[in-house]
Parts: sequence; structure tokens; C-alpha cells
Amino acid sequence: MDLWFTEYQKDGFGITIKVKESLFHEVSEFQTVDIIDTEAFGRMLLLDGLVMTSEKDEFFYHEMISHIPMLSHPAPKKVLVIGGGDGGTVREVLKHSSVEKVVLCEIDSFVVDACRRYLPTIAGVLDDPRVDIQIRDGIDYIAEQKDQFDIILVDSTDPMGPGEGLFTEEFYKNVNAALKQGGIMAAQSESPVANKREMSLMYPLLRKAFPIVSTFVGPIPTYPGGYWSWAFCSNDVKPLGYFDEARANEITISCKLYNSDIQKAAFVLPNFVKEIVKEVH
Ligand code: AG3
Repeated sequence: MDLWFTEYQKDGFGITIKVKESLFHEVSEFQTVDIIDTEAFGRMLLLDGLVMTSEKDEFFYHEMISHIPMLSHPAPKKVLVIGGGDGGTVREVLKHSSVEKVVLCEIDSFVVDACRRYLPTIAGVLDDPRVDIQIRDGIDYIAEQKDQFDIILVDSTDPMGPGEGLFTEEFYKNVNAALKQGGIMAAQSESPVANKREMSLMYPLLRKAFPIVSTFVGPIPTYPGGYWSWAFCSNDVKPLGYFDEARANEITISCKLYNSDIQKAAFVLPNFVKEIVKEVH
């Protein structure tokens, strides 16, 4: 019998993937955690029945959320990833030779443990000595950090469930206070196709916390709408305000998606996305 998984997205559509087998299924204190093996995308992590990552298309997300901000900073040394318990964002951050320490602040130890066991190509870097794993709520962690990080990456779930508190003005203000001078935050900001409402609520809150708020976009085959966005926020760095092409070329060698043309193109927004984020045009 054929077994298919569907993430119901919005307005009567979803993404449906043929399942080979279920490898892990647990209900943690926070959410349902599943790892399934699929024909089309290899192994996949699902949280509360939503696609978080897959072996075959994770690079679309992880290379964008990390390299676009990392290469907008001259020498990022200390990086914080909030959420992202699968380790994919940390893996990309560690490709940058300036990095001395990456703190991974993930609320749910079940996610980290399941990914370490079943998704080694994504979570394999979590044993690197530069990685400090904090199993705690990012909301509390960030409130304790002042002037600490060069880059903060908010690799969260959707703005409902355990991720909800990561989409508030207070949280963004605390992120700002945790950044050093010249620091940058990038946060996943949902799909301009499937989550217009969530996006249009998020950007005004970001603008209350940061003077510079911009948006970059890219495709993600297994996420709602197939098309995704990230917020780029800073006190002093504008998108493409700093860019070292030689460093970008070094990173490009180990990437499936990222290159210096992508860096330049990522902030080019279609009109309907400008409308959602209310970017002046
Ligand atoms: N990124 C998850 C983004 C939200 C996806 N939403 C959805 N499928 N409805 C976090 C995992 C990648 N490290």
C-alpha cells in the first residue's frame, strides 16, 4: 500500500510526498517530532506535521539564511543560532574561517537528538568544539545577552506553537541588544505565497526594533508555496553595504546554491513581496 505524507499549507493546498518509512516518532514537551524517509527528498524532519528540512533540499534554506548575512560582515567571530536544532544552519556558519564560536539555542532536545541520529549529513557538525549547544528557550536566552554576537540567525518554525514568541517586538529588541556593533540578524520570515498575513504582521515589528530592515528571497521546494523569505536587520549594515567577493568565492566552492551573484540578487524583490513587507518602491 502506498503511504503519502501531506503538509496542509493554506487555502486548500499542501505538499504531498511519498513515504518509504517512518524512522522516528515522539511527542516531546513542545511538539510532535518525526523523521520520515521519502522517495523524493530523502530523510525529512517534521515538527507538528510541518516540513522543517529534508536531506535533498535543505541547502536551499540553510545556505541562504547563513551566507547572506555572514558575508555582509567583515569578520564574524561569534554567532548565535536560535532554533535550528537540526544543525544545518550551524554547519553553514562553520564554513566561515573567522568563526570562533557558534551558540545553538534550541528549545527541544528531542529535535537535536533525532537529527544527530537520523540526519548525520545535516547535524554531523554539532560535535565541533566551536559549537556550544544550549537546550533552552531562545526568548529567555536572548534576554540575558548584551553586546555579544556578530551575527544572530533566527532559524525558527512558523509563528504558531513553540516558535510563536520568536515573532514579537520584545524578542527583536532583545536580539538587537545582543548584537555587537556592525552586527546583523537574519530571521526566516515565511512564504510570500502561503503566509502573506504572517509576513505582513512580522515586518512592522522588526521595524520597531531595527533601523535597517530588508528582505531576501529564494526558492525552497518543500516549504509552503515553494518560495521563501528572510529578514535582514541591523543597526548599521545595509544589504550589500559590505561585501567581500573573494571571501564569497571561497564559500561558494562548498555550496550547492550560494555564490556572489546570488548575494547580489537575493534582495531583488518582486512587487507583490515589496507590498507585503511594505518596502518603499
Ligand atoms: N525552518 C523552518 C521554517 C518553517 C517551515 N514551515 C512550514 N513548513 N510550514 C527551520 C528548520 C530548518 N533548519
